Formats: sequence, C-alpha cells, structure tokens
Amino acid sequence: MKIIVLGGDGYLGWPTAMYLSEKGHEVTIVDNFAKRTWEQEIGVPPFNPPPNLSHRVRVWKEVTHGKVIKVQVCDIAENPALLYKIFEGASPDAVVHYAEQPSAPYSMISRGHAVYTQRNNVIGTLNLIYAILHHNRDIHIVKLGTMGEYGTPNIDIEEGWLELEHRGRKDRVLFPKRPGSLYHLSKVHDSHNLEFACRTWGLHVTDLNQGIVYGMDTNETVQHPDLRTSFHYDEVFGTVLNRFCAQVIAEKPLTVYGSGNQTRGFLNIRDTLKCVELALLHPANSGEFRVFNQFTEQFSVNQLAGLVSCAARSLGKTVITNHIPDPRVEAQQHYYKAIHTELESLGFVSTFLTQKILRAMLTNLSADPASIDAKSLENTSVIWNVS
Ligand code: USQ
Repeated sequence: MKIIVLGGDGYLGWPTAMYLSEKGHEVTIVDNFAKRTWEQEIGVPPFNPPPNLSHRVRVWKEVTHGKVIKVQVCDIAENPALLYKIFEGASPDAVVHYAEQPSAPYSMISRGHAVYTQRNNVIGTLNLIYAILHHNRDIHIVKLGTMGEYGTPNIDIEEGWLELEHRGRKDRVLFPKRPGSLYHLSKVHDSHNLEFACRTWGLHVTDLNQGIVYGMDTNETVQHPDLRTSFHYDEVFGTVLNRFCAQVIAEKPLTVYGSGNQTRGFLNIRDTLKCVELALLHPANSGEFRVFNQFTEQFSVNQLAGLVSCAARSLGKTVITNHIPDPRVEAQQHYYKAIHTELESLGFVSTFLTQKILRAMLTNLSADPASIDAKSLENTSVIWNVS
C-alpha cells in the first residue's frame, strides 16, 4: 500500500512509519515538527533526544539496505493547499493520522494552549477530510483517537457506538463522550467530524480509540541507536507508566496523583503498530465510521506504581511512592469497563505488561540517567483549576 503517516516524527508516528516500511509499504511522512517546538516552549526535552527526521530516514535506508521513507514538511492545519499537493504527489491508499497536539496537560495550561490545541487538532483533521474529498474518496483514514474521549462513565464503554432504546424506539448512536481535558475534547470533535464525513460523503474511517501507550522499543527502533523514538517522562508529555520508570532511575518518588484509583486502558508501543497495521489491512467500508477501542489491559495508577516498584526492587533500586494532590479534575474512584474485542477479532495478539518488560524499560533508561531532568519529574505546574 501507499501510506501517508501524518505526524511521523513523533513518539508513535516514527515507529509506525518504520514498521510499515519494513512490511513493504510505500511510506510518506508528513510533519511540521511542531512537537519539537512545544518541547522547547515548555522546556521538556525527551529522554536522550532523537536525531532529526532527515537523519533518521537516512539511517533507516542504510540499515534496511534501501528502504525509502519519504518526508514532506507541512502544517496540515495551516496549509491545506500544500496538503492537497502532497496527496496528489503521493496518491495514497491510506492515511494514518497522528498529527495532533497529544497532551491533556498542555491543553489545560491556559486559554491560548486550549485554543491552539483545538484549532490544530480539529482543523488539521478537517483539512485531511477535504484533501481526501478533493483527491480520492477511497483513501482509508486510520485516525488516532483516544479512550479518554469516553471519560469514566458509570456504564460499560462500547466500541464507539451504542444501541439505544428510548421511549419504545431503537437507534444506534455514537457512544456518549465525557472527556476530562480540552485535548481529549478535540478528539471528540474530530470523531464527530469524521462520522459526519462518512455519513455525508461516503468516506471510510477507522477511529482508533487508543489507551495510554508505554514503552520505547520496537523491532525497528532497536536496529540502530539513531532510530530511537522520542520518549517523554515530564508532566506535560510523559504518560504515567513512562514517567514512573524515569522517576525510578532519577531516584525520585513516584508521583501518584490523588487516590491513585484512576483506572485506564494501557498498551505497549509495539501493540500500537500491530493495531494500526490490522486497521490498514482490513479497511472500513465506504461510508462506515468504524471505532476500535485500542488497548490491551486496564490498570489503576496505584497498580502501576506497585508493578514499577516491584521491577525496580528486583534491580536493587529503592522506590518511594508519593500521593500528591491531583492537579487534574478527574474521578478518583470510578467504575471502568471498556469493551475491546474488535481488534482481537481481526487477529490482534496482545503484549501484556510483564516484569521483564518493565525491567527492560528501566535498564534502557539507566543507560543515560543524566538525560533525565529531575525538575520535570517532581513539579506539577499544570493545574486544571486555573485559567
Ligand atoms: N497520573 C499520575 N501521576 C503522574 C502522571 C499521571 O497519577 O505522574 C495519572 C493521571 O492523573 C491520570 C492517569 O495517570 O489519571 C493517566 O495520565 P497520563 O498522563 O498517562 O495520560 P492522559 O493524560 O490520559 O493522556 C495520555 C496521552 C494521550 C492519550 C491518552 C490515552 O498523553 O495522548 O490520548 O493517554 S487515554 O488516557 O486513554 O485517553
């Protein structure tokens, strides 16, 4: 397949581009390197910052003896004309869309950050929809959504759609969304726009409502040190398990927010790639807005702190867990059960979180402890309650 990966310089986009290239697909990355700008703005470089994209693409070609990943620089929210041109040149069969501001805390820093996040994410996705209308409606969109769109409802979470009976009549409606940040809300808006595009113009879309990703290694990133992906551990871009592992190596307490009973779906970075591939190989039908809940297993924050502590102790490290006031507005005690069978029915085989995996993450991070900035681990400067 000819595949465009929007946001291919990022934590998940770069491993996805290599994975698809390895499988023989013709991959074009589109990115405007915005994440690198946000990192500088907040002052949170990733662990052992990866080389720039053109270097990584060159190394990939060397390591694979000639596999080419093309790169196009474009801000998809601000430059729809260039996006149209890129589509004409690449003539893709499918697009994987990661090109969004991905952080809930970032979106809650201020009015400006909230507006920027929603503009960037919602308009970027709208421009993608119009690029496809303009070029070829058969292009399958695989869109990275998030489990956080649903929030933590007191009922089981279905895969995107809910069969509803109301006052004696039945319908199939999008599952109600009650997200916990303006970032997560931007993804809700995307989902609605994409569903509209399927219903109105016959596009075909798979919305991957992904859980929280952890890990840094994939079969491709480990082929050369310069193929590593961007790994964040700070309070803005670092996801909770990645953050806890970095806290162990920096000999800082694990920062459990509030009660620690917040429960979410999690998956290994390797599973992200497998799920995206399955969605690409089994496209949604024309006019179908298909939603997969993409995660492997659910944990509370306390359970994760316990698992990380156990792995750390087995490596001879001492760990302290601090319960600090929750900077977010989120339910700290709640029901959580999300259905996630659709990807399994397409053949998805999960990677479960094991002590071996945690020890490998800790060992990777301990190779360069100086690259971990202790300030980003301790502070909670982003607070939901102020504007
Ligand atoms: N948390 C802590 N301590 C920390 C960091 C986080 O207790 O040091 C808690 C948070 O309060 C929250 C949970 O851990 O209850 C998850 O937080 P997170 O920062 O790991 O994840 P989140 O903000 O939900 O966002 C991440 C990604 C986002 C993706 C989402 C998937 O940044 O791009 O959409 O995971 S999901 O959560 O399923 O929506």
